Amino acid sequence: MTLGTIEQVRRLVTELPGPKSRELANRRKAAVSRAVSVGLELYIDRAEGAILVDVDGNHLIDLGSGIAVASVGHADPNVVAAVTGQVARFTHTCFMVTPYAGYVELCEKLAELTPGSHEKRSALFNSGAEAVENAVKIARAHTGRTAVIAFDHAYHGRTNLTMALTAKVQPYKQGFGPFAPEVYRVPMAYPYRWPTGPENCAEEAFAEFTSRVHVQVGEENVAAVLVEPIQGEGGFIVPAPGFLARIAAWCTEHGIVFIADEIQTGFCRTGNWFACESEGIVPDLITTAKALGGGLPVAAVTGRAEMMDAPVVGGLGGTYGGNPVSCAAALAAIQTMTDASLVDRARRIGTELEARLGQLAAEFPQIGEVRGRGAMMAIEIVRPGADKTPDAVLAKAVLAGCARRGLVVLGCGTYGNVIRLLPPLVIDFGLLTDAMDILAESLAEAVG
Ligand code: PLZ
Repeated sequence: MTLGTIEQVRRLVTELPGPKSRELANRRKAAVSRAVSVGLELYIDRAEGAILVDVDGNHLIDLGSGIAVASVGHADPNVVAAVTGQVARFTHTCFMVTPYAGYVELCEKLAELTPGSHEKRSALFNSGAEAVENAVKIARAHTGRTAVIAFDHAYHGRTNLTMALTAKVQPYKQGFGPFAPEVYRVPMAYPYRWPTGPENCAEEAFAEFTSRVHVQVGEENVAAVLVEPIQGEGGFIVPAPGFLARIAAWCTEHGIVFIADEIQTGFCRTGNWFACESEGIVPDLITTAKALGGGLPVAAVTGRAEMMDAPVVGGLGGTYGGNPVSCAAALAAIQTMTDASLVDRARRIGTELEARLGQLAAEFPQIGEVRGRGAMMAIEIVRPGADKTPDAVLAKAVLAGCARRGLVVLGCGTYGNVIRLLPPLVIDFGLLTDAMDILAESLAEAVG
């Protein structure tokens, strides 16, 4: 398949990384803080659909979508046209100074697309972390309480409050404390690693949750429970069925705000507009970012009108939040998601990936589990045997093999042993097959 100008095939014309990428890598080391690490030192020149073209002219398959951002594909024609048009009209006024229609339209769209038919409001920001911070501010203003409950394996960002909410210390929090107070952590219903087995997971994890919150925090002090409906950075952990619905109902019972962080799962990725839908959950507040902007930075908090209106007038905002160019991009991306039925495409991708990964799991005992939903699938790599010992070294070797062959795939997981697939939802199925062949080849090579 050929989209606009970049043919949707993998093609390597140099070894990887090529000479121009290697030169840029040297310049990076001299100019960029080493703390901002780079996964794959291939410098990108242009991109379209599911293909990245590097500065040496190599065509790479993108199964990472820039961490779940390019769901509508790179250089989606709707997004390009909307952004170009908006840049020429005006790029910035600050919505809080002199507003514009795009911001209002995007908030209307968010109200329409997010779960629940109640009255909703939104506020727009620049990054996922900023959206999460603001959701907590809103929940505190609404409840007059301070405590926030977050889960093991959670990832919510790198700002001070969101570092506190993120579970894993390395590399996200190392050396950066003290962290924001009033954050309490509880176990996640992680079926694969639940001590008494997946069949007991939802029930026991919920009992543990209610008991810990009651004893250690006190329900009457809790402003919000914050959770990713499928945990992203933590390892594509799908909570045991029923767990989240019970937490949401418990929140309602105690006047606690249930916040779904759909920054990675949102906007068609899991085969629904939002991952909460597959469990029939209606969150009070929902945070979105990533795919929302079609590649431009924009994030949102959307939720019940009475909660969103709880902070004082002027209490939320920022210079760039809901920038006009980002709003135009988001509206165009949403248009593409609707027109191209990306919800259905995500489901089809999920079916393909699950079948292929299932075959690989039957062949390789190092694949402990295949999990995920829709176009958000992963394999957890372990040492063969009953112990399920995470094997991050093998996972990294597989990723390196993929990279050498021109396939961009990402790792994740608390133990660094999960390989996650996040293809652009517009990916050509032939290209997806090519990508899965490469993954299989790289696995076979790494296992030896
Ligand atoms: N909530 C669920 O997945 C971002 C992080 C990459 P920002 N995930 C990618 C990295 O190492 O920094 C994320 C997420 C969920 C919040 C965030 C934060 O979103 O836009 O990166 O701030």
